[in-house]
Amino acid sequence: MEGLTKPVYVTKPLLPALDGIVQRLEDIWESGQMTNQGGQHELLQKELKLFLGIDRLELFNNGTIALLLGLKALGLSGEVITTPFTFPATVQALDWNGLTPVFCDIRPDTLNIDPKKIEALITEKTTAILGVHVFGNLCDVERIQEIADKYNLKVIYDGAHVFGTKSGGVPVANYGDMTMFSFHATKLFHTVEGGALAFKDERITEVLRMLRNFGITGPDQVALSGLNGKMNELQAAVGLEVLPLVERERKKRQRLKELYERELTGVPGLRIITNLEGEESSYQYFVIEIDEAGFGCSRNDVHDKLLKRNVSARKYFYPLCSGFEWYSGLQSSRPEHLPNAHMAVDRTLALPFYGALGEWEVERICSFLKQLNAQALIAQ
Ligand code: T4K
Repeated sequence: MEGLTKPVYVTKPLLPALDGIVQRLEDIWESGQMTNQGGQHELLQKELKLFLGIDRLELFNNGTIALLLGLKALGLSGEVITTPFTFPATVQALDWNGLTPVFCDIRPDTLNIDPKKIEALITEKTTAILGVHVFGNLCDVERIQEIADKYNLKVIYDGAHVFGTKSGGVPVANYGDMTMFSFHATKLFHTVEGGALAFKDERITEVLRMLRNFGITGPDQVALSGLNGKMNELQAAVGLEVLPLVERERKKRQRLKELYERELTGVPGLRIITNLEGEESSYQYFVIEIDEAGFGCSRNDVHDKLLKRNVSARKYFYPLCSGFEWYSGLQSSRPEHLPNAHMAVDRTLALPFYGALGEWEVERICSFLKQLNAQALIAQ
């Protein structure tokens, strides 16, 4: 493939027309309320509840802080079973709560935490399971809930990649005790930086609101050790302009995904991490897996060769969280317990995927991958 003249990145933020943003900025200026649950914040919260089909949702300044405070509001202690194949934020939210992650291997097909391996990791210190709906595919929510019910554990989902996802018509946030959404600029829906928690128990609404506002409970009272987790009015204003664009963006991504699938299905040693039957996906990422033996060259080679042609694919989620130095003493970090996670982290590659990406660009990327594969196999 000839190199692309301009760099193509893994994603591009959805940018609403500036007119709408300017109008909202004028409203904010007029009100003088820049943050602390102003009008834009309240409106976005209401619209997101409708869009996501959930009753309880609180907004935060980013997804990491949302998760961190959500775990605190649930009053967890001890150990939390989670996946090593995720963005660092998932386990860092545990760290900041003084919780110990217990790493569980993943399913090789969905790359999500493997419920068959969870029970063996439960001890008297376990208080929760923290699953991640990786790349937009749902965890085995029903099986995980059965295990949690049996051992009286909380279930939390990192839903950074599943904005608007439904399974059999059921919105993703209906599963577990709590789901975190990230509204970072690289996400399908965004507020530049931002995040939210959807949760089941009405009683923690007030706790979450206190926690994200320094633990302040009244004019003269600070009852909890909180922090600043508030979404400001400018973030909320951007979100209100982005939200109406989400469905169209999702449809464009669906078309691009179909094109990628048409072009890449059947390429030896290349597997597409596709969404599951009955799932209405967020189409957050388009991810392939390269098996060096079948494809002819490694994932790292593919990544580097694409980069030379101006295509910036990403090795999400490299390195595994279990490989972080500060977890080296954990029994569950040992590679022999995590064979599928180690395989995935060496093989997965997120290809450019966003609505504004041209079909011709997808075709170029695919023909390059096929050419690379053919050349590598001839050379063997
Ligand atoms: N849990 C999971 C499973 C997550 O994936 C994440 C975040 C979190 C928790 C935490 O949520 P937040 O606290 O972030 O709300 C990006 C994002 O920064 C991060 O939010 C995201 N996951 C992660 C998967 O991706 P990087 O290091 O890949 O970002 P960056 O800056 O390299 O962006 C990727 C590409 O996007 C760039 O090459 C160009 C393009 N881009 C990016 C930005 C920020 C733009 O075109 N414009 C932009 O403004 O982490």
